[in-house]
Amino acid sequence: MKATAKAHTNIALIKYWGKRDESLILPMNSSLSLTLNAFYTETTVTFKPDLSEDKFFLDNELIVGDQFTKVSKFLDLIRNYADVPDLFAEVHSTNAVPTAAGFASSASGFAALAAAASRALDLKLDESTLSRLTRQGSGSACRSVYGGFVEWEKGTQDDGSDSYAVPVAPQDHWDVRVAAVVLSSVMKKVSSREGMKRTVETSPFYSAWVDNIPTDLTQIKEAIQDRDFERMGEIAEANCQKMHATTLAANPPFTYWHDTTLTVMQTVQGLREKGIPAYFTIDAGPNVKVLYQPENEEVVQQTLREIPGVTNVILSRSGQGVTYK
Ligand code: 2P0
Repeated sequence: MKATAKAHTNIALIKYWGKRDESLILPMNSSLSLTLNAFYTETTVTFKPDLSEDKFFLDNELIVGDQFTKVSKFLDLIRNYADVPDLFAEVHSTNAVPTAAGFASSASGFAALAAAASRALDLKLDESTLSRLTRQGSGSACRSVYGGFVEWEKGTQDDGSDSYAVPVAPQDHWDVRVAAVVLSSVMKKVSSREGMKRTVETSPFYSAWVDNIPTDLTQIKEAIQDRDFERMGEIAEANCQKMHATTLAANPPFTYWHDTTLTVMQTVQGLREKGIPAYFTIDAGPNVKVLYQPENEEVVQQTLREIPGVTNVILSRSGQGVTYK
């Protein structure tokens, strides 16, 4: 009735942007990510027959409100799957995802929760089923079940039965590095849930975004198999710009970029002009993640740290999938 699992967060190189079903969390497009070793969540779930409701502790603090409700609703899915609707749990999570790093801790959080809860109930899920359940906590989390490069296949079924992640290349396939560039700027946040919804409903660029995905995916998977860093970086950077272009055309329009975000983007392009291959990608926030190769770690790190408005640069490597203690 008790299990502990650890899951790492991931960075999308081909972005998930837009849902076709909001309650089942079914995406409009397939996406592809790299799991990162520097950022993870470790979660212990203990089901206790004497509990009358779930309890959720994050970094030793009892959580109530929306964050608790999301966790408890997700546990309902696991309970239903296991056919134990009245069995509640105590959940203890610790997050090694620096809060200001701009990584959604929901990806590692829901992957660790799904893994620990299903193991605690001795469900013996295969990884596809675990990914499919994890998806219903947070979309991007379904990719964190696996290490290395991972694709989330959008699926076509209305019930979501074919929408889950599959491994593309394992953690040790290729030593690609990612620098998370943290900015000092604080800006009004459009959550990714709200941002993607508004974009799907109002952006005239949205259909072009969806149309472009199959080509981006085919090409980036070839680049990953061939370990062609420049090709992979070009595709990832362009895909990021296409996603962010859809938000500029939404109604009302919005952007996640800050002035320092643009400075970092230009700096990365400047590194390339000096012959150092580095490429950026940006999620639903102002921080930038920079892809680079191990031999350029010092110059990339130094260059990024010198940009005014950058408060921290956190280096990461390819990470592993869900593990159990
Ligand atoms: C991604 N993002 O592929 C994309 C790129 C943000 C930009 O997945 O509503 O927290 O829980 O499914 O997964 C962020 O959205 O959203 C995200 P929900 P999620 O990583």
